Amino acid sequence: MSAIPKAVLYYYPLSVWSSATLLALEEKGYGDNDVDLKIVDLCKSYRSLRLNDSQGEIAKGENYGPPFLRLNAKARVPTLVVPLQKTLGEDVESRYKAITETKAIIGFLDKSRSPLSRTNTTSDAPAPSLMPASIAFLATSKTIVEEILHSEQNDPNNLTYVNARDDTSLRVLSESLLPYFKGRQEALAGYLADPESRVTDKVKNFWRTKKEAIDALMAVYEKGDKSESELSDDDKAKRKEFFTTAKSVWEEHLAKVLLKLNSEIIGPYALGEQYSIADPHLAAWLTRIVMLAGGSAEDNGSTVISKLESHIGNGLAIPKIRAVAVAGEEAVSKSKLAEYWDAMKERNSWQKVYSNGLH
Ligand SMILES: N[C@@H](CCC(=O)N[C@@H](CS)C(=O)NCC(=O)O)C(=O)O
Repeated sequence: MSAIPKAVLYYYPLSVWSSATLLALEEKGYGDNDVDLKIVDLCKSYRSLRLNDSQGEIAKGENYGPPFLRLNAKARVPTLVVPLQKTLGEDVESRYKAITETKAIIGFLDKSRSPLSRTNTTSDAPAPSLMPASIAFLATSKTIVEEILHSEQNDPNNLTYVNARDDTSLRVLSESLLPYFKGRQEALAGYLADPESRVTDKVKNFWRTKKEAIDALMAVYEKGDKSESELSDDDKAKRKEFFTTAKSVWEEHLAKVLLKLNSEIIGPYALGEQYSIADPHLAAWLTRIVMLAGGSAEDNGSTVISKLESHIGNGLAIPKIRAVAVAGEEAVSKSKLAEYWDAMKERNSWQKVYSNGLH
């Protein structure tokens, strides 16, 4: 009998939205052999800084290469490729579909493993439903996941790229991101210059647009080790514009977003006592933001929230509303976000996905 084709998750271990998907796989109790995990090398030189090569199979084509673009025209991870069920019989050529948005992937993973479904699973772990338990909860989940976490303005990668508001932090940021951006820039330049490449104009334009965005950031990072007085007028203007954007993103926009999240979530999880589809999104997003604010995996909720408040500055104070009595100690009041962090940290899924530190 021919083997039943498996779903393949294309991911990158340091990517926020890949991590959300990995959290969901764990929470749903999928076994190690249920889904094939393949790393898409967003950037080789960046990966070699932080990861060792033994983690899974590495797809050398990178996310901008034509083979991956055929799966996901936006060149992003995570991407889940699933066999279509009607073709699962013997001697039938398998057909696949690619699911290219984190929200859809997590929804799919939630539906595809239930206490009743016994197909293609190697795990005995429980299969809890992550669907919100009421229409009201579903609405809150949508607000958190779609309106807040996945809105373009709150893109955790963009927040990463502009996480510097003075010369000292720009120097640190540039040093850490330059290898990553250089690798991506070189990959795109290579694809664009390849005389053998038989891609459409649409793909070429996509590569060009991506490269222009990277070039603009690189122009700032490449001068990141210079003091203001060493810069040309043109470079001074670019740095100034970068700081203006960074200030508006971090101090005005993100401050409001955190206050909104803190009021939307119910606690201890996003939708109350039950872990739901909103949680892998929120846990992965918040973990990245906490990392950007200098938090670490050892910090408790109150510590990471105060680190976030001081990193953002501008008088941000996230309201504390709960007095929680810890065994033998006085009740401490925490914000809902702090309580959320503590609840996430307790979970096996979070401990597994962030076992090498926050990212
Ligand atoms: N809307 C997408 C966003 C995915 C996304 O931003 N992925 C990032 C990594 S976290 C990526 O693949 N970046 C590579 C690129 O855009 O070049 C989703 O929800 O899945």
